[in-house]
Amino acid sequence: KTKQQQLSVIGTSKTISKATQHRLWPEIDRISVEQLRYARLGVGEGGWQLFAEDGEMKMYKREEESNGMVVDPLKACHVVRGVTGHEMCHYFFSPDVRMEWETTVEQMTVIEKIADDTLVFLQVHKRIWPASQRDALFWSHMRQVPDHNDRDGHDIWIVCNHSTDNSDFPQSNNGKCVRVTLTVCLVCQTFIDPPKDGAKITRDDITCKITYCSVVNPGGWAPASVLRAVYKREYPKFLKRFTAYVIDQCKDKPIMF
Ligand code: 16C
Repeated sequence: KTKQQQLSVIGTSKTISKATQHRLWPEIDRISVEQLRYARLGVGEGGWQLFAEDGEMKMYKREEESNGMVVDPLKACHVVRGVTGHEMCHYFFSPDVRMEWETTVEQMTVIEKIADDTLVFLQVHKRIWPASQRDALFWSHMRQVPDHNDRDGHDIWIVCNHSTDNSDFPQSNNGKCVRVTLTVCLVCQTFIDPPKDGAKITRDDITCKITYCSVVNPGGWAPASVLRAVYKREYPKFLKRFTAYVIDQCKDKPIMF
């Protein structure tokens, strides 16, 4: 094993991903670990403002601008019953089902398969009037993380999406799209209520706590008021639709721990 692989095994995953051989691996590993820590920080400090709430779902934002563009970080917490963190992350990562729950995407292409757990996506998003249409090019990495605080060994799963460049797919100024840059993570932890008398665990015994964090830079001019109105509508819509989708997909399937 190389030193990088050793570190990765000690620090995070149980198995060694083929992605460790890729030129992007140091960045993928660093950003994923950073995002995991960031997601696990509470919302009590750091100036988070609650902007949407629906049952156990809570969404917070911090209003921030960069070069006059709205780049408000978002953090959402939710509790979903009957599914595991592995299942949530599987459906968030998988390109096969992206278009079934993702309503902001017009076109999705996997431009590189780095490993089974690491893909590079090019997505063309729906246009928001009166701004130009946006696209996004990002790597997406999924991994299991041992939870050292959990004596029962219920692991945490994370999917991290982060913008990257690819010279075969440059940001084209004469094309119709402006490229956004994004850092997104979905972190999911499974809790099991142990059934009595050693009975088999069913979906009724499972709860999944999720944290979703996102920072999107629009990449070019877009009116701040439109942008804030769009994300206030789109993020709650996404989280409700996505979690309902995963519950529905999983209900008649064996539990994927
Ligand atoms: O995390 C989500 N999805 C992942 C898989 O697709 C991935 C995608 C991140 C979305 C990045 C947003 C790109 C901007 C698209 C323009 C918005 C189109 C809205 C169309 C409405 C009909 O990580 C779930 C994403 C959930 C929803 C995100 C909405 C964010 C809006 C932020 C505004 C961005 C600037 C737009 C400038 C016009």
